[in-house]
Amino acid sequence: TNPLKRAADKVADALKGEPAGPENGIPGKPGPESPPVAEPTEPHEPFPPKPDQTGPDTVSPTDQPTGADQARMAQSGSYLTNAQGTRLYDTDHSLKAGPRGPVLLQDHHLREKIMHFDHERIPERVVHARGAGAHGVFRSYGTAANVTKAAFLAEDVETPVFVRFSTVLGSRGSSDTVRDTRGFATKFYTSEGVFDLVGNNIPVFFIQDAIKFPDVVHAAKPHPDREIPQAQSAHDTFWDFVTLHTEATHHTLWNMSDRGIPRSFRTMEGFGVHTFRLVDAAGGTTLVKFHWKPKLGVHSLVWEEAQLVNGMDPDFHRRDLADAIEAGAYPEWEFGIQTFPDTPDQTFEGIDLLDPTNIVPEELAPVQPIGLLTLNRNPSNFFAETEQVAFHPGHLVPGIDITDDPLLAGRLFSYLDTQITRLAGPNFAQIPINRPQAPVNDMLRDGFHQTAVHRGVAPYRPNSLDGGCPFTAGADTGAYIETPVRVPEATKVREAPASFDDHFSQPRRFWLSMSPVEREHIIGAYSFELGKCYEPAIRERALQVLANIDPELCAGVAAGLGLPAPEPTVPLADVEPSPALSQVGHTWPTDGRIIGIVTGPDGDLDGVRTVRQEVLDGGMVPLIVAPAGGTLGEGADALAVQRTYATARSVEFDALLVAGTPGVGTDAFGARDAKAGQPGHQQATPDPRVGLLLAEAFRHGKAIGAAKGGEAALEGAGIPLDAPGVIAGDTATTVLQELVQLLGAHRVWERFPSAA
Ligand code: HDD
Repeated sequence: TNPLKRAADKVADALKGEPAGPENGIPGKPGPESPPVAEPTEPHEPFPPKPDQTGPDTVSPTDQPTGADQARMAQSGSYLTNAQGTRLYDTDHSLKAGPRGPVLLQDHHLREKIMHFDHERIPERVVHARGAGAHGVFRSYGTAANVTKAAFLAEDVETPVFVRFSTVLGSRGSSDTVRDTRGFATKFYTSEGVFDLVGNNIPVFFIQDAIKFPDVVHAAKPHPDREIPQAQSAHDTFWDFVTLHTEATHHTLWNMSDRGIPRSFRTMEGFGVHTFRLVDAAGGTTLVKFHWKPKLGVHSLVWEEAQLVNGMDPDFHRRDLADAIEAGAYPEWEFGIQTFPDTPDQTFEGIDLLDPTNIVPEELAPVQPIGLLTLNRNPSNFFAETEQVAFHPGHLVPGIDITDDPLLAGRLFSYLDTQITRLAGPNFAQIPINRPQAPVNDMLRDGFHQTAVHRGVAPYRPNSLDGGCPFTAGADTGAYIETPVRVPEATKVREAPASFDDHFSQPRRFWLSMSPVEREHIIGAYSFELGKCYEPAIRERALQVLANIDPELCAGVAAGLGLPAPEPTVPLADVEPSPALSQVGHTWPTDGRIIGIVTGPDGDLDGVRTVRQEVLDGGMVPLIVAPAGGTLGEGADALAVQRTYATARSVEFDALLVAGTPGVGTDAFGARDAKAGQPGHQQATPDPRVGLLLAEAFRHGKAIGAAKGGEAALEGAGIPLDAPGVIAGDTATTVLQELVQLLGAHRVWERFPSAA
């Protein structure tokens, strides 16, 4: 009857029933029929190929292992044991010479337990240390099959994936909603080996050559003396670097825009950044840029929300991702490509495709959808999966190749190298989350953390002792063959091409593509960050950079800093805006959006009951906010309260609906009212926390509705009932319908001052 014992018996049964052997899906173990592997002493002909040559097991957690695999990969048995499997009777007391006597050195359990604990931490990633991951599936539409022979991009192929989202600058324990770039790294476990797309939510990068990566990261990380600030770019060394290296201007402008503070990982775009080269079955090549388009649309926080969330819930993005998946609201992105002819100069419409500080506007090269990514399973162990996953832009499959982007070249070295320190040795591809789901026979042997029991005697080629195995493949048997592109005849130099010198026309296009409210946010962000810089020279240099993008931007930030706005030192670029870059003016599905229903014991409980169900039916999440926890109403119809006035904060909600008179919980001075929450109890002064909730939501451009007397609470919070995005109605149901319309635009943009 003991559930642990039952689980243990189940595993034992599975183990018993499962004859080992590759033919039974347990690769790497000799089956009962396999011939014994003899050490060859004398050469003899012919050498039969050996069936057990496969290297590390091809099992990663995305396989949903069962039976023997499950037992091997995790803990088994219901008794506590030491690491050697010996059962223990006590793990709370050290072995002592009497209860009050000294602890004995002979206590192996004590030493083993403490030894292991002492080494539980591994170095965090040198960048992108904080992240959250999820498993999923990628289904290809087949629309890229004319430009690439990659098997996973053929029609209707399903490929397991693992995605890790991250911030760049902060430590593992920092906050989610800081202003920063977000990583968007995807591991495709394809039938032809692993393909990693290690991208960001911003389509351009700070630098054009990887040799500057240590410099930009040193500048952006906390100051070396006091190690502050954490997870921020709002400090002198960052702005010193990005104003001296003006190639960083475009990426920095994206960071200062709303893209730097996403609402959720689920509402971020993703970009491969570099130009890649696709290869079709006939050897034809096409240059491409990769895009991820979120089904829920691109949506960001406003800066005050981001700051509040850092205190309220530092795990905001991580929680949102895990909750959505657990609730079955699987996040989805469409995978897309922009394609460009593979011309010798590798430019498109005058844009250098090898310069990673450039985008190609979607209006010039539309993003063509080629597949759908669905994240549908949370990791079962953060360390094993999210922490130990190792991405690498050099993990490519046939049909996808690199270009000569000098930033990409350095990455091809860095990601392999960094794992040696982070995952402590060269065998990280054997860690379950990193294992390919294609057969591996790599001749790589030994080293720290070797877990494969390789067989055969000849891990070299050619050999005669292992029957010549492993064999090399050819183009017709799926070999990865580097595209034979011509390299220009040249002289060795440490130089960038002249086309890399234009640092302002692309940022100017971004600025001109923004709506007034997005521009207002950008000016606010620069004013905040530069306002945190102590060195006057850095602030002045930053204004000069902004002047070279646009005078309005420069003047706005200069006013915020109390400095004169300089004149541009370069002619302002004559560029067309790209409307696709703006987040304003589109409408999106409202799935998974959170509606706070503010009420109290004397509120409109019938209305709340109905509207709650309507929110659920619409695929959104209703959270009832009341003065105290527990339930509202009586009997079977009682409504559970999800948030109290003490635990609710505006940042959590996408819209608020006040249904009836909200209850009161404190007196005018914020002291608790002893009778608060009791039916029939009225207090003249509205609860200040409801006022704060409504006022913040109003300030952050959220849709707000009131029905059946809820209007008084809005007025109490100073919210005019005729303001944009404020809905007053007779019933909660009619108000909800209008709120949902507003939610499709993400925010009530008219409420921001720039719209006035
Ligand atoms: Fe990088 C991690 C994205 C340039 C060196 N990078 C890392 C991650 C992402 C990116 C998403 C986190 C992967 C994960 O979740 O484990 N990095 C980018 C993008 C870049 C870029 C989109 C430019 C287009 N990176 C870049 C350069 C270098 C690195 C130029 C070094 C020369 N990046 C690393 C690294 C990391 C890393 C040090 C840290 C941990 C890791 O690789 O596995 O090697």
